[in-house]
Amino acid sequence: MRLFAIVVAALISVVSAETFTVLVGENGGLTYNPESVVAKVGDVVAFRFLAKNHTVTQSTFAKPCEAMITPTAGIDSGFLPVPAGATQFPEWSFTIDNDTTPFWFYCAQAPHCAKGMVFAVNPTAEKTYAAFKAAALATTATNTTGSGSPSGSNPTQTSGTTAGTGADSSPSASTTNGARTMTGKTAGVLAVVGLVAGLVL
Ligand SMILES: *[C@@H]1O[C@H](CO)[C@@H](O)[C@H](O)[C@H]1NC(C)=O
Ligand SMILES: *[C@@H]1O[C@H](CO)[C@@H](O)[C@H](O)[C@H]1NC(C)=O
Ligand SMILES: *[C@@H]1O[C@H](CO)[C@@H](O)[C@H](O)[C@H]1NC(C)=O
Ligand SMILES: [Cu+2]
Repeated sequence: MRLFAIVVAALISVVSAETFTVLVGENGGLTYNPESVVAKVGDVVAFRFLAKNHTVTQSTFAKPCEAMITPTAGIDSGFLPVPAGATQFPEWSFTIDNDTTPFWFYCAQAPHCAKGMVFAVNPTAEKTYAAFKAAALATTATNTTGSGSPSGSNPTQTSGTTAGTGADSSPSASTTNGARTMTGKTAGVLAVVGLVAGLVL
């Protein structure tokens, strides 16, 4: 019993930062639920892919439906397809490492972004989620295929594991907005989170 308490305490300290769980493609929709989160440094944003074949791909406020390439390549879950009737769901997550500036994401599966499948971390009063989504909806749905650029940024990921692709492949961008502040979450810690969740739920 005492050992159990110690283990629990240790696990709680490991996961003391907040973890946001975002459902991707819930009920077959082109949605992230919630659509945005307000996260602080150390928090984890974990995506659970429930259906279809979506991505979580970092973009920019200015170009919601195009993968971020400057100042550094954005992070990208890659396509995580979910077979019909699946009982296990792929997860992918990242940690807010360094600052709480906004981060913008979309689904690279055409034409999902043009239909409004976008997500934001820490939108602001000036750069709102609503404005970001409106810009996504305003993109031409016929021209979304070239925007995802998943090539070269897709890790081999398996169900339940998490890896921020490309997060370590570029030097820290000290330029301009310091946009590169997220890295991939290690599979190990996420596995612990999953274990705890499994025990608690
Ligand atoms: C998921 O979508 C991508 C991009 O359209 C495609 O290349 C891939 O084959 C799809 N995967 C499955 C299992 O449908
Ligand atoms: C179509 O997408 C490509 C690649 O993102 C982009 O360079 C081009 O400007 C887009 N064209 C239009 C008309 O939006
Ligand atoms: C924050 O980012 C800068 C530049 O990328 C880096 O030099 C610094 O080590 C980071 N700080 C932390 C606490 O990760
Ligand atoms: Cu999608």
